[in-house]
Amino acid sequence: MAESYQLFQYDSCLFCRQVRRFMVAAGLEIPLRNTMTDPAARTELMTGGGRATVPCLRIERDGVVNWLYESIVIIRYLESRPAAH
Ligand SMILES: N[C@@H](CCC(=O)N[C@@H](CS)C(=O)NCC(=O)O)C(=O)O
Repeated sequence: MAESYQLFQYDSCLFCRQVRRFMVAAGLEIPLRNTMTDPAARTELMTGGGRATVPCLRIERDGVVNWLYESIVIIRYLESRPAAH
């Protein structure tokens, strides 16, 4: 089964911007969750990922959720997932 993604981030974060720029270049349309303007997104990130640092990619596969931190790690992960959506 395919994975589904959400990117937890906010506009002024330069590391988030790098991931968003990669997504545009790669043609990936991943839902964005803004932890600066949406308190529920920040709480979800804290609860699920364990810390508030952005960017963080929420990865769901077969009902299992993983949280991936670090912009370069996120980009490398998405580069290796051509079926990303
Ligand atoms: N090395 C990390 C740096 C991420 C980072 O410093 N994010 C800042 C925003 S630009 C942040 O979330 N700081 C608040 C925190 O860590 O709780 C990356 O490349 O993703």
